[in-house]
Amino acid sequence: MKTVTCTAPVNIAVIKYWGKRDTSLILPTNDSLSVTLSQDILHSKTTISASETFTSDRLWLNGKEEDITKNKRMHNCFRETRALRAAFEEEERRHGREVAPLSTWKVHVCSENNFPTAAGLASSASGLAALVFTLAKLFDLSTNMSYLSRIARQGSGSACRSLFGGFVAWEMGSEADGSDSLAVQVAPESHWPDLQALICVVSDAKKGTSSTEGMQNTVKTSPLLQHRIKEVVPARMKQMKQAILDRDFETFANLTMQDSNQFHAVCLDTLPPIFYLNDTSRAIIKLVHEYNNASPDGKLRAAYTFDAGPNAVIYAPKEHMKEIIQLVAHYFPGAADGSYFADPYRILQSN
Ligand code: 2P0
Repeated sequence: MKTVTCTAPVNIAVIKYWGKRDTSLILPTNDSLSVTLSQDILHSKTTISASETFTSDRLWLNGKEEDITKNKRMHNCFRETRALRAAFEEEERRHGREVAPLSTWKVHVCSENNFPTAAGLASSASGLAALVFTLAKLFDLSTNMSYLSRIARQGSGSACRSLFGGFVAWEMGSEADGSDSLAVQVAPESHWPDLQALICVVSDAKKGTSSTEGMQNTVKTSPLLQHRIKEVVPARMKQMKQAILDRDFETFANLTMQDSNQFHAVCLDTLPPIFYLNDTSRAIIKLVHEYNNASPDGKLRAAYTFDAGPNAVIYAPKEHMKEIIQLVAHYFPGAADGSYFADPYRILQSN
């Protein structure tokens, strides 16, 4: 028996992924870019044991066993990492070295999030990244993150970005086999320590439309998505990378808010429309714009972004974060649905 434990962080996109050109290989319709959040407060922790006595692959999620017999995405990750392990074992034996036949053993996976599931934060990115990274460690595979990101991508698209800390691009690639659809680090977490993120939990209810299902309805029905893919995202990716390299909060903030808004516009352009924002989300958008308009030196002080749900993430330079937390707490004091506002998270490295 061999056991390994690893953690992987959550990432929040500032240029959003929404739409697949290949649903089984999980190949996106556009590039995306995200910021990895500190693992101190938000991470998935995964322990995997492999044993010749296990009779099937099994998964326990937050302490409860899940039926994974029909979970194609997990099996993709098992299949890909086992194939690499089998090649490694063959190579070792060819050199006359002894190696445990781990590629033929079944695994037991225990995964838990250290953030409350009630926070309503997407856990698939950190969860699937943790799964693939832990399998790689268990099987003594290379931990070249871009290489592993192609496997994590097949577990959940956004998971490929959680293999890196800092600022991470998922390049959509153009190959039909997905070999060039992978994550690359734009800048490490140490590059911009002044940037902080505040996660505002507006609702802990499970979202009505899953990302996987919602985005394919958008691909099928939204003319605005075609404009976004062809005209908007390629230019924004270039501008966003440069803004990060220059630590240019003004450009970073404008692009982040615009891209969040266009993502939600594309959801509204889907037939039937997908509504992820609620009244509280919209009030937070208004608050951030008012706060920026009131900036004494005219510079932006905060930027919001929303994923496939009503919860806000507010990025801001450290000097403004205290005031932002006070403002948010003043205007949205623990609503009846159990809202709360978390502390800012320093952006740290993965693994
Ligand atoms: C993102 N989201 O870039 C975007 C923004 C939600 C909104 O990636 O089907 O859970 O597993 O590839 O990765 C959510 O989609 O979807 C997502 P699958 P995933 O972060």
